[in-house]
Amino acid sequence: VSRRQEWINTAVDAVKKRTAIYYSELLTLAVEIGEKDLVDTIEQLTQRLEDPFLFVIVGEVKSGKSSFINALLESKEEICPVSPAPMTDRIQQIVYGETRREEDINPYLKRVELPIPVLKYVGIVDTPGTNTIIAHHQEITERFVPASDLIIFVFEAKNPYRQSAWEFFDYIHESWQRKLIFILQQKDLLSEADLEVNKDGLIKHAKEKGVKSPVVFAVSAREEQEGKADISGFAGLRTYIENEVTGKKAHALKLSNTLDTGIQLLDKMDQLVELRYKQFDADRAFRQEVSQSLDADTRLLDKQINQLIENITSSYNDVTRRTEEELASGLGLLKVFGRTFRAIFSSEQSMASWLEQLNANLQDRLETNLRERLQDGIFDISERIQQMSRVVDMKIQRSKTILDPDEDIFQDIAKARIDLLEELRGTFKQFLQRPESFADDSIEKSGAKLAPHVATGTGLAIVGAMLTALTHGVVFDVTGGVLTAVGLLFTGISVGWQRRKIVRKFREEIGKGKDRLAAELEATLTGYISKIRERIEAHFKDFDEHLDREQKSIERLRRQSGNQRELIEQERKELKKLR
Ligand SMILES: Nc1nc2c(ncn2[C@@H]2O[C@H](COP(=O)(O)OP(=O)(O)O)[C@@H](O)[C@H]2O)c(=O)[nH]1
Ligand SMILES: [Mg+2]
Repeated sequence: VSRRQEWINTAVDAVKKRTAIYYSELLTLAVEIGEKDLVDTIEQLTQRLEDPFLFVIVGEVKSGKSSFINALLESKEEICPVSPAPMTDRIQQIVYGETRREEDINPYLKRVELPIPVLKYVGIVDTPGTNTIIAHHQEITERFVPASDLIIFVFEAKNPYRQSAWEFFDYIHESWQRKLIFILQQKDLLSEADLEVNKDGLIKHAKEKGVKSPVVFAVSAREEQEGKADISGFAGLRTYIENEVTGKKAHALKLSNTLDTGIQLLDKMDQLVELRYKQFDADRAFRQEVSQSLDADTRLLDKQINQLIENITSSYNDVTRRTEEELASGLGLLKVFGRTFRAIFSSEQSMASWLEQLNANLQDRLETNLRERLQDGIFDISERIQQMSRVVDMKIQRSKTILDPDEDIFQDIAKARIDLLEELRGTFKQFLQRPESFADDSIEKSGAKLAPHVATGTGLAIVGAMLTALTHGVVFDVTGGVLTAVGLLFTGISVGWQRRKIVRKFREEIGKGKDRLAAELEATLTGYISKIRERIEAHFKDFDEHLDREQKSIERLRRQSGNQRELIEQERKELKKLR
């Protein structure tokens, strides 16, 4: 691993820098989504992006691991202490540092920082020996093996069958499929022939253990450090490492993996955003259902109002036609019998009282007939309004929760949503119970007295009484006006009046009254209903705002994720060109 080697190709390095930026964007997304595992994974991967390569060296005590490291890194200084007696009694993590510094991480692990440039690119984990650290396998495995770029098994060239080394091999090979090589160290102590035999033996053994094509290098740290580079065996090893592990190609491969992982992370995050969308979609559907159900009820109510008006006006017609007939026939008699009529009534005073009686009868009939008719129609309308309110209540109570507020994912949103719904449920229940929710201000303002049960009734129960008060108000207002006008007409009649003219005037007043009756009933009833509907809809103000915000947030999240995906895909293509 030459220091002169261009470790990181500038182009690849640029990709790496950009990849770091993509990952910081992924992290922002993951933090917003709130899934902890995802955040951790992205943080670790970002870290790894900046980390140097990591080699983990394992093998028995005195197999020559420390000497191997010193030779491999071409350091003039001794990076790892070498001794005939086992020197390394604990795991050493050797990393780059501005000055030499040692730190005990725990009883089994020491961190050594050395100002040796090559360590900027390769971090080394030197282990004491598989025969002494069995108890601490876990430390090495969990801390370093998953993050390692290369695991180097060092054997004494004389004996590559040491049991503890192979036990450790078994231990890590099963669960962590890392790149690994085998080193036969101290080859200077063996003849070429013996070395070949042991090399073949090692390859065979490794294959039996499930390594498809074992990579074995025979080296001598001693020869390398004595300057015998041509025979030390390190040249071939370095070439291999450069090509397969640390070189431009390997570096690009590693980055490409990181980018692939980025896409997978985006897939995962998109799924979570989709979950939030599903919740939004369900909420929006629920909200639309409420509106649609209100619309449907409003249409039905319109029909019912029309029906009521039709009934009332036809009843009004019947009653007034009868009076008109009486008026016409009474006046007819007057015409036919002339004086006789006058004799019948004996004076104009008597005619006036006859007309007065006629008007009084009209009033009686209108009151009884219209009241009856009103009562039927109001009953239906009142039922429908109550039904309309209850359906909304039912829909609110039944709205579906997809984003679980007890889970990490979008927890703030899920909680805010639940709070909003609870609030809506609570206030709507109260709304249904409060009489003022269904009261009409105009009734109080006009000072008209409500029937006694209205004052004590609660919520929905007062709808019927409200409608009664409102419609009766209209009917008596209008009929009162008609009766006054007819009364005035009657008082103005003198004996000389034409019968036809009187009946026409009467009919005119009656017609005006009928139009007013229809118009005012309609205005009053639709006015009341739209007021109730507005009050119902007003409860959804916060929820509607929430839906608006959700739509915007989800669109933004999708856009951000889509942008990142596009950038990463593009980078993958760039990287393919470099490889
Ligand atoms: N002949 C020979 N001896 C070596 C070589 N490498 C290491 N040794 C010796 O083997 C012993 C153990 O070496 P060391 O690197 O400390 O082994 P470790 O315990 O595996 O780290 C020391 O006495 C070294 O001098 C080598 O290539 N040739
Ligand atoms: Mg050692």
